[in-house]
Amino acid sequence: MNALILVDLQNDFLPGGALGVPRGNEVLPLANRLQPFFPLVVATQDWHPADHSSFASQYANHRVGDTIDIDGIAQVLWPDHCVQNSEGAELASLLKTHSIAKVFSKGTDRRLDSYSGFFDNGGVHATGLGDYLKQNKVTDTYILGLATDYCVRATALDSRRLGFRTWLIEDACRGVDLQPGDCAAAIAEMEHAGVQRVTSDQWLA
Ligand code: VGL
Ligand code: ZN
Repeated sequence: MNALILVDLQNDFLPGGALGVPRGNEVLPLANRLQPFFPLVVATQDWHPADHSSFASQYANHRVGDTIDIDGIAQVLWPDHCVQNSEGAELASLLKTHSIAKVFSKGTDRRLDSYSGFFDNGGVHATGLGDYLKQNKVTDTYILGLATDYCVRATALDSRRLGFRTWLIEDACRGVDLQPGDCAAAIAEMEHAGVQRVTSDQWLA
């Protein structure tokens, strides 16, 4: 049983958004085209309180792009983004949403960030996505979305860790590349962990 996981296809991650991923909009038509071919489609949604600890605005002496230590976990600081109930946090308006069976929100605890759609960055709290997929007899997850080097990477690695055969739909992802090469490194790391790379055309063929 295959499931498609749409990672963080939200207004704030599109060009012009608070944390716009370059060319992030280009994945939306692919997400729409692929959905009808999956018996189960789920989405993740970054969903932060306004005072989230990943926001640079919370620190007088730090700025966007700095990495700080929060309770022993390295945390990159971001612009305020995906604040709960804001327009920026909504799923992208061009995304077809009628086939999405369930949306899993993450990053809701102000003290902890959560790149993965499965667990927070400390690996402590589950979002319920893993149990949901297992209850639905999912064996294979197909992952696309934003951003390759953060939430897509973390979601794919956790999917592997939970034992799902895991596929990265590579042309349907875009990344931040805070440092040039971050996306390439993330893809290599996913591949090393057993994530299989596929393009939307290969899959649709
Ligand atoms: C993401 C940075 C901060 C992502 C979420 O969706 O990849 N990146 N929050
Ligand atoms: Zn976030």
